[in-house]
Amino acid sequence: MDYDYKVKTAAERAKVEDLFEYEGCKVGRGTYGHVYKAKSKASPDSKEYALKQIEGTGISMSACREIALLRELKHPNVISLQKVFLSHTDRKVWLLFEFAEHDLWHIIKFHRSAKANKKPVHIPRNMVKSLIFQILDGIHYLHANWVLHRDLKPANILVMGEGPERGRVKIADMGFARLFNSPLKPLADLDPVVVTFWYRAPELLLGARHYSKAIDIWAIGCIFAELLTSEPIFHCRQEDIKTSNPYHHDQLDRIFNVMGFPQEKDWEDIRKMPEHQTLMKDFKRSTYGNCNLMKYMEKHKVKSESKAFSLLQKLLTMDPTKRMTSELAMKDQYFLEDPVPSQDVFEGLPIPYPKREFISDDDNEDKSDNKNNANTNHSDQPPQKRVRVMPPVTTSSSNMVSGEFQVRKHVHNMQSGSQQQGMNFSSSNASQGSASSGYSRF
Ligand code: 0SQ
Repeated sequence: MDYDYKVKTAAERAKVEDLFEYEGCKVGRGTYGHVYKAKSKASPDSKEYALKQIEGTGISMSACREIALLRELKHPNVISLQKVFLSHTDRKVWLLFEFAEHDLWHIIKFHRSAKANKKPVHIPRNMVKSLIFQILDGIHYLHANWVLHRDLKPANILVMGEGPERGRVKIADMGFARLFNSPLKPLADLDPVVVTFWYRAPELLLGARHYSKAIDIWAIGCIFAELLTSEPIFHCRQEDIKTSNPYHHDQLDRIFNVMGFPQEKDWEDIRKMPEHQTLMKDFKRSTYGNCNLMKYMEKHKVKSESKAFSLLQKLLTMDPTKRMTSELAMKDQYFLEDPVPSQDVFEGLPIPYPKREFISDDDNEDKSDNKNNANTNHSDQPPQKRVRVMPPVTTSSSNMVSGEFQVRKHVHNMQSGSQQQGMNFSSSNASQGSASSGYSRF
C-alpha cells in the first residue's frame, strides 16, 4: 500500500481512547473480552455506552461473525452495534453498544436475595409480562431473519436504565458458548470449568444434532418460569465440562422431576434421538409418575388456570415440533388480558435495582458477591475461565454480508489462550475490503 496513504489514514482514524472515557469503568469480564461503561469525551453529559474490547488480537473469526451479524440487525429489542474501532497499536477490536444498566441475571438475583433475607418481593406480574413480551418480540425478529440465539439465559437479557429507552429489553449474547471451540485442544487439557445447562432444551440434552428456533423458545419458557417464581425452574448442580457429550443425566433428571417423564404419544420422535437408548437405560418412567408442570407451578403460587401458566406450558413443551413459536406466543391471550405489556418494563415506577458495579482491572472478581465458583455457584453467569464447548451445528445457509475490514490471513493462535482461529488486520485499508467466509449463523 502507498506509504503516504497509510500515514494519512492512520492520522485520520478515530481512536477509541481519544473519543471515550472508560478508564476504571470495567463492568464485565468474561471469555468474550472486557466490557466498559463509557462516556463521550466531547459531550460527557450525553448518553452512556458499553465498550466491548474483544478478547485476543486481530479480527478473529468470532469478531468477524459478531460484527457482520450485528451490523445487519435492527430491532428495538436486540442490542445494537453503534461503531467498531480498530486499535492499530495493540491490534485490539472494540465494539461500541448502547449501555444497559440492568440485566435479568442481576434483577433475579436481587429478588432471590430479598427472599433469602426473609423479605420477599416478587417481580411485579406486569413487569414479567412486559419482559417476556419484549423477549419474544426480539426473538421473533431474529428468527424471522434466520438468526438463532442458541444461548438464551438471564445474563443475556439486558434492560435499559433511566433515559429515553427506560425499561426496554435488549437481547444480547456475551458469546461464551461459542467462543472457545478450538478443535485442536483436548478437553482434558483445560482447567475445570462449570457451565449451566438449566436453559437447555431436552432435545439438546438427548443429542440433537442441530440448533433450532424451538431451542430458543424452550429457554424463553425457562426464563418465564424463573421470573414468575424467582427460582431457576430446572436448577441443577453445575458440572465441570469433561466431555463434549451432550447427554447430561442430572439435568434431564431435573427436567423430568418438574415436567414428568415424556410420554411416547406426546413426543413420538423421542425414539429417534441419538441418546434415546442411554435415556431408556438410565431412567424409569415410574420415578416421575407424580411430577408435572402444573404441580410445580402451583407449589410456587402460580395458578394452573392463569393465562401465564397456559402460555408457559406451551413454551415448555417437551416435543420441539409441538413447541409454540415466538409469533404465536406474542398473540397469546396472556398478552391481551389486562394489564397489557408496556414498553417500560418498570412501568414508570422507581427502579429498585442497583446500578452495575465497576470491577477492578487486575482480577476477575466483581466487588459484589458475583463469584463464579464451581459447584457452589448458584448463578448462570458465564464462568470466567476458558473452556471448549461443542454445541451442535446450526443448519442453514451461510449468508455473509460484506464486512468493513479487509481480512488477509488465517492465524491459528492457540498459545495465548485466546484461541483465535482468526484473521489478522489488514494493515492496509481498513474500510474498503470485504469479509466473506465461515459465517454460519444464518
Ligand atoms: O451482544 C453481543 N455483544 N453480541 C451478540 C448479540 C447477538 C444476538 C443477540 C444478535 C444473537 N449475537 N452476538 C454475538 C456474540 C458473539 C459472536 C461471536 C457472534 C454474535
